[in-house]
Amino acid sequence: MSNVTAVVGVQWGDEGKGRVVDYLAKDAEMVIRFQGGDNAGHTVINDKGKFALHIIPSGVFNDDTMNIVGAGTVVNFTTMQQEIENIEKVTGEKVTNVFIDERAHLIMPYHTLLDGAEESKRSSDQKIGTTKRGIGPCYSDKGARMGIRAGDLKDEAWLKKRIELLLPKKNRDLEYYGLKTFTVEELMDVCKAWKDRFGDYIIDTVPIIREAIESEKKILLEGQLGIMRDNDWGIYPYTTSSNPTSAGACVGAGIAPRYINKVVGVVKAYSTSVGGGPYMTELFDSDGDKLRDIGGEYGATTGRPRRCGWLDLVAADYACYMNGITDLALTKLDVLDSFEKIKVCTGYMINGEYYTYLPNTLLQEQAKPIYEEWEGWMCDTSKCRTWDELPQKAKDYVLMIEEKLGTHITFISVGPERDQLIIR
Ligand code: 2SA
Ligand code: MG
Repeated sequence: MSNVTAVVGVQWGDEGKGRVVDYLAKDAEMVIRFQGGDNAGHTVINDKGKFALHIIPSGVFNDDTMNIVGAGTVVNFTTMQQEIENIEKVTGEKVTNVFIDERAHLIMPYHTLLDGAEESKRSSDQKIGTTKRGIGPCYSDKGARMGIRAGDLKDEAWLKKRIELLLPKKNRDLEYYGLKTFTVEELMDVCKAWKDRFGDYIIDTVPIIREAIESEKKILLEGQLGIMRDNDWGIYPYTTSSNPTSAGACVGAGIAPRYINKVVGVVKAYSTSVGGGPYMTELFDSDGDKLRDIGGEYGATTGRPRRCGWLDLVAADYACYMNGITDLALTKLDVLDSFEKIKVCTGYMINGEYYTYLPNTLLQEQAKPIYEEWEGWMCDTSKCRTWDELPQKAKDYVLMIEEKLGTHITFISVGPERDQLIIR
């Protein structure tokens, strides 16, 4: 038997995965980020302070936890260094428990420049709303076998050959957008600095992860964003360039499906989306503004206001199925404390037809949400620490979600602090 839990987002991202992983990581041997890069914004509040993590796994605060930035990720070592320095400043402790698989791809300076330029050329209805962190261009190069991997930093001659091979094409792309081009020497200097700083932490994670699995040590797989931004199963083309689903966890961490014992889906008690694309339950009224204000719904990486709306159970049901969710963590229930009426979407009308399942992107653009309305509980839940302490109407809301999604809600968060969590 293995002891592996994947934690994934079942909405558009920003469900509160960081706080769930931070809690579960207390006795975890290993936390592995399996996809994405520093586009993520995982907010973690614990006894060491408040942190917005981007590429660093949320197990970093537990000294005994080995944190792995897995093979399926894309890494910008410059921003990783800044992130680590920030954590060290706040905690006053050196970060020595974060390792990078040698197969992870490197976000090079040209990737970030190209991400911004490509996004600026898209018409308003085509905008993806990327974080401009170079994620898409880096994964594109990976797919085209034009990428540079973390392990390449360790072999200077090989690295130089790789850069010489790909740079003429990259410079043509940069010139097309009127951007600064690079020389081989410039990029070699950047890579040398990265190797000097991170060389000792770039490792082959396979034997270590295998040993942990075979000796039944607790491993957490930390997803970023949510299924609706999945490149295959989300709202393409308004997606990120990787797979934030449990299947993506297998590929990106190098862990076969049979070793994953639990998949915890994190779902916010309402919903948010940051970036472009369809979002059926989006609110444009004072309720939307109220959710944003109370929930503090601003991008943890870019600071952008997030789009806010009611919980979409049709999309969440799709997410539970696609991820094989075994347990749900319902977050930010307290944000709904002062809403007299709370709505949940249970179907869509699309071109005169009633849908109870999530169709593909183009039909989502046409979808009008059908809501059920629930009475709010109108009292403070943030101090509740047990299921019994929750007001009955809040319990009813939770039980309704559980029933509609056919999945047990094991965790309920009523605030960002570590202890503001109810375990059922
Ligand atoms: P990218 O940068 O290529 O991955 O963008 C592609 C789409 O994915 C969305 N995306 C996100 N959605 C939710 N949260 C994210 N992280 C930050 C946060 C975002 C921020 O925690 O708030 O600070 O703005 C994130 N990162 C990417 C993105 O909006 C695009 O639609
Ligand atoms: Mg986030």
